Amino acid sequence: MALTIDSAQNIFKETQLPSQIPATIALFDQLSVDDKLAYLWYAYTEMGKTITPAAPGAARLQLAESLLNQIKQMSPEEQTKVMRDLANRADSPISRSYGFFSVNTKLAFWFELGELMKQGVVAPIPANYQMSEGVKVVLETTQKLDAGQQITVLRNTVVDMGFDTSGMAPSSSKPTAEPAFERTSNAPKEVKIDGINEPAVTKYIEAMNADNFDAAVALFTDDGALQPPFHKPIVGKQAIGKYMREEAQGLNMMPKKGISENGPDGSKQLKITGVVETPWFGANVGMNIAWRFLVNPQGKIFFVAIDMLASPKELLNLGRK
Ligand code: 45D
Repeated sequence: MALTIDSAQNIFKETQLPSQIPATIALFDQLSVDDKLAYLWYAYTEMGKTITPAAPGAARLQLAESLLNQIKQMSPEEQTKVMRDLANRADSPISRSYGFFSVNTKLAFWFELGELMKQGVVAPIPANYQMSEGVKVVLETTQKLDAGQQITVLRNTVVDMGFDTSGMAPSSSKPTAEPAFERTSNAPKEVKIDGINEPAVTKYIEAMNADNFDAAVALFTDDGALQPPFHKPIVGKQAIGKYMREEAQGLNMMPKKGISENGPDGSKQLKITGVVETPWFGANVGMNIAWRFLVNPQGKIFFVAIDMLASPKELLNLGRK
């Protein structure tokens, strides 16, 4: 029987628990636009008391520089309008340009805007702003999440902002290469996963920890797929490679333990849990995640899903119940 992505998505389904992350984002989505901006401001500055992201670096900020310069020239009212347009996904020139940014450039743009807001160069949250009950609820919900989940909520709200440009050709035909992310801490050299002895998996982690995306992609079948957290599967080597170069740079992957089951056709299903660090926060924030691999009889990766775990307890939840 041929492997299908639909059936691959369901491997180890029983170990999947509902995540608080989409639930928190659903609450955020219901807020008014000014409440959204206020929520992000409070969540980000509150988080900043314990963990702060690493500065994005000049090369990455350069990609956002022209927008940031335009915003700096504006009156405070115009600046507020730009932020509202972004949060509303309105169709405006700035909101469109933002829509074409990669995930990391979007984050760098807001990082810098946040700095400019702190310095008073860009309009802060209005002085007369009164925190609504809705914002309080979302903030309280956010406080109950662990740090890895909190930064995922912030990241995903930032990614969703701006005009939806999917399906639109970029205005400039020359694609800008993603600047390299400096690793905040060294990637683990040797990969040892309790209970797992599968070359495709070990080589995958080693390649990712070296930012060697060509080597990682070569481990997949031609019709293979990678499913990031809260995302639909990305299908085919070319699309997977593009995604990895944009979003997987500088990640430190520390798989800890896993289980492997043989399928009737000689394929294998593996579930591995462990911790991943983003270069934005380095070793300060560990994200508890699972990889669910489907490896074909020839030892190639047909499918891998990456899931955020509902709680650290899930690091141990490997088997069937
Ligand atoms: O609106 O095996 C202000 C894959 C004001 C690849 C603000 C992976 C108002 C394969 C506060 C200024 C990648 C899938 C906003 C593995 C306002 C694979 C600013 C997984 C917006 C393992 C807010 C990788 C700011 C994972 C500046 C799980 C917010 C990676 C900044 C996860 C937030 C990475 C930042 C995460 C968040 C990174 C910098 C969750 C970064 C999060």
